[in-house]
Order: sequence, then structure tokens, then C-alpha cells
Amino acid sequence: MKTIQISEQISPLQKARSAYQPKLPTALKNGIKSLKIVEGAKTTAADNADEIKEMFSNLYGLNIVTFEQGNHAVQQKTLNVGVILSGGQAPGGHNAIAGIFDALKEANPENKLIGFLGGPSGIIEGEYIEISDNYMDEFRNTGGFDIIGSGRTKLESEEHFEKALKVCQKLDLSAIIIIGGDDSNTNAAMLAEYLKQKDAGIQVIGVPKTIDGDLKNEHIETSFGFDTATKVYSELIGNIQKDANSAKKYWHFIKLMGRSASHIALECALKTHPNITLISEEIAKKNMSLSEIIDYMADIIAKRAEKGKNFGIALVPEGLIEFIPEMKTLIANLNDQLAKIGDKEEYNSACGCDQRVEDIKNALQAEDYKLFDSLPNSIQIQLLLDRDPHGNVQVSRIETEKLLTEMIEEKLAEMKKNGSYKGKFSTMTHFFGYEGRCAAPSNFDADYCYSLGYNAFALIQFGLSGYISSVKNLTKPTEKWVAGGIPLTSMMNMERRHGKMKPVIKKALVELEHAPFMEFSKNREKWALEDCYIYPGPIQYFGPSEVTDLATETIQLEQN
Ligand code: FBP
Repeated sequence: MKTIQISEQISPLQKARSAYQPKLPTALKNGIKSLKIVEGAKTTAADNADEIKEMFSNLYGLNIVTFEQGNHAVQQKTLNVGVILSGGQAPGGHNAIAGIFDALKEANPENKLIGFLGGPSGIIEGEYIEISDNYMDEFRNTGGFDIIGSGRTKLESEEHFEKALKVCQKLDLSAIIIIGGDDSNTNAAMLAEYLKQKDAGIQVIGVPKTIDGDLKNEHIETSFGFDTATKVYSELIGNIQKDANSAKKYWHFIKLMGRSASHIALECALKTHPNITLISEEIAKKNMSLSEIIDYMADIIAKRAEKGKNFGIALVPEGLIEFIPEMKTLIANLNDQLAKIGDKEEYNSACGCDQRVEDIKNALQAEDYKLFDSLPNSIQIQLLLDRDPHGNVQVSRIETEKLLTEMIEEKLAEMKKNGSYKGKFSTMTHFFGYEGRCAAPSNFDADYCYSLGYNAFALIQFGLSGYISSVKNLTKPTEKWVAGGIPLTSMMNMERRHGKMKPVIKKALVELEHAPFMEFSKNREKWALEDCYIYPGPIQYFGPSEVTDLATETIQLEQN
């Protein structure tokens, strides 16, 4: 076990904020010992039910559960619980752990919370700390995952599971809580199934985290961190809009994190009303090619130039490149080619970037070759970077915003020649992602995460495994939030990863027929040519409720 250090230095905001007591839903308010569990409907899978049933024979088909105030009997024995933060940072992770910690100590002060260090690898390698009262207090209502760190190791192989089981047995753990996104909660389901098969008596519960907002469904209304991160990005976009509107000389191209889904770009657009926002899901639906996207953007730039406006703001979702159908095919084929390279480390150290680009190019079929060859060299190299441990292209490392500005520049030069464009095009590119992932959680995320954590322990207390903590009814005041659990397998389907079909939690992409996108699409033409910019300003932690407790536009539109 590692020793822990309590930091002496904290900012005045952190000090004031540490006194904030997150609010709980009414069902959980009277304490962890005053609960009753209500069984809801039986579940199936999001898709490919037969395959999921076969692979998760112990977990498949469990019932949805909700909590109400009551006095159902629960496990009385002392519990040691392990917690893992998995994947990218998201505001509120510390509060999720605080919720688990408070519930666990309330149930029995002898209970222990073990924090595995550095993400899922902590449970494989047996790296951990015991979270104490003082240590926990230092992190309440703060951003970051530094309480125990995070990582992207995929808990997937039999060897990983065996090692994790040994570590859990050594620590006499009754349960593990995995706080993560879709891939990490897939890991949680696989581990839960393995431990059930082994009759190990160790429960696994997931908690829905990710700024990307793509881990959601009817029961998980939003993943935690989305609210705070989009507020931070929208503040920055608003500031840039002010600057653009003052200087009137730059087009700002802003790439926004969010991996595949465009929820972050859409939410920020609804909050700030920029001139152009690309939504990857729409581009895929309309089957748009890269050159059609360039034409669309160049047309708006030219129309604004006609009005004397050689400035503007364009939002670009991080995952755009994977949604352009021709690029999607190219990436899938690149993935297959890259999967064929035996020892990647050896190959990468033996060959320089240019050689790797040449080798791959020569392995591609004619259509892919042509497209790959037409891309700037920097983008070619970025497309060949290692996939993450879950097989995803690391879209945060592909400079799509620069690709677009370069190609638009060429297009506008052509248009200048034929007289259809007479403006000036000076650009600034930005990438907002890391700026928002560790911000101090908004009141919403502070309350939501604390409730999710507290509720995760309630699920453990009632002996459940293979569930994700669910808190819903989120546009209502906290008292009306509904707490419970959803079987992880009910959110799963089969997808191709690393060249093979794998069971994974289905990503929730932007739905084009749902209210948030429709609201955007109703207004975008006006936002393109007129300057309807909104400046949301910084997150407010203190003050009137209408500024401190604003729910996201996405959730408000989805629920009204
Ligand atoms: P999670 O899905 O793990 O929550 O990560 C979200 C994210 O912030 C994405 O938006 C982004 O593409 C990715 O992490 C970046 O990963 P890394 O932190 O490894 O650079």
C-alpha cells in the first residue's frame, strides 16, 4: 500500500468550495440505512441480444432497480470496497468518490475504501491506497482525478482478470466500483461476469463518467462532467467571439473534444451561437465528402465576406474525420493494416514517419490510396498514430481544424480566381479539450457525481453486481431525482474493434431527429450570417440559482 500526502496549499476558491455540501435525491437523503429497493422491468441488450446473452450468461437479463426511502435489510458485515477512476478526466470524479466514501462510512465506520492507483492497471498490479477521512476532505468539490489518478488499461484478458481477482482476495474486497466511460463500463461488465463465473463473491458496479456525453440512454440521462466541461468551453468560445467581433479580422476554427460524438460541439453551439458548427452525425447521414464540407464552409465564409465580415467562428467536433464516409472507410482499412504489424514498437523504431506512410500507402486499395495521398503529410502521420487500448483512433491528436483551414484556403483561392470570393481569410486554430476536463465541478456535477457515488454504494449494499449507478429526472430539483441501477448488459451490443467483433456498451451519438439538433438546425442559417453570439461567462459556484444551477441546453431540450 502506498502512503498518502495531504497538500497544505489550496486556493481561496477551493477553500470556500470545500464547504459545499452536495445535495442528494430524496430517496437517499435519510441515509444509507433507510432504503428500500424496488425491482423494475427485466432487460435485454441494446442490440445483438443473442451474442450478448451467450457471452454474459450470468449477468444477462437482470432487472432495473430503483431506491425509495424504507428499511429493507442489507448486508451487515464489514465491507472493503475498491474504486477505480478509468479513462479521461471529467469534472466531478472526486465527488463520486466522496459519495461512495460517505455512504460506506455511514453504513459502518469500519468499512474501508481502497483507491486503486493510475486506473485499471492499479487493480492488476496491486497499487493502491486506503482513502482516509482527511485525504477525502482535501478533494471534495474539486476537479481532476488526482486523488488516485486514472489510466486507459483495458481489463479484458483472462490474465488481467486473474491478477485482479488475486489482488481483490488479498485485500478482502467485497466490491469494486469502476468510474468510467463506455469502454470502461464495458470492462466493468466483463469483470463482473468473470467474478460471477468464479463465484468469487466480489461485486462490480459502474459509474457513468465522460465529458463526451456519449454514455447515455433513457436511464442515464447524461454522463458526469459533460455539464462542467461544456460550460468551460462555452465560456472560452464566448470570449473568442467577443474578440473576433471586436477585431473583425480572424476566422477562428475551434476543435472541441468529444471523441466520436458531437454532443459537446452541439451543446456549445446552443450555448454560444457561433457562425458554423459541424455535426459529425449529420455529415455521416448526408454522406458528405471532405470536399463537400469544404464547399459548405467556404460558401458561408464568402457570404459573410460579401457583407464585409471577414471574421467568424467555426466549431469542429473532434471525431469529424471518422464520420466522413470516405474517411471512415479509409480509417477502417488503416486499422486493419496497422493490426497486421506484428511488433509495433520494433517497427516504429526501425522506420521513420515517411517510411511508415509509404508502407501503408502501398498496402491500400486504389480509392483509399487516392484519398490518403491527397491529405497533408502531417494528417497522414497523425492517422497512423497508435490506437488507444480500446482500439479507438486518438482523434484528439488529429489536427482536423488545421486540415479544414488549409483546404478552405485553397478553395477560397480558386473562388477568388473566378470572382466568387473577394474577402480576406486569416485564421486562428484552437483545440479545447484538456482545458475543461479537470475544472472544478459545477453545482450540477458536484451534486450529480456525489449522488452517483452514494447510490453506487447503495447498489453494493443490496448485493448487486453488473449494474451501473443511475440517477435520473435531472432537470428537476435534486429532491426529485430518481436513484437506482441499470444492468450493464442492457446497454451493450457487438462492434468491430482491433479487427474483431467485441461486446461493447453502445455509444450514444447525436440523434438528428431529437430536440437539441433540431433547435440548432432551425437557427444555424441565421447564426451563420448575422452575429448572434452569446457570451455565457464563467461557471458560477455562488450566487442566484438561475446562474449557479443552469442545466445543459441538451438535457433541457431533450426533456421538455
Ligand atoms: P473518456 O471517453 O475516457 O471519458 O475520454 C474522453 C476524452 O476526453 C475524449 O474526449 C478525448 O478524445 C480523449 O479523452 C483524449 O484522451 P487522452 O486523455 O488519452 O488524450
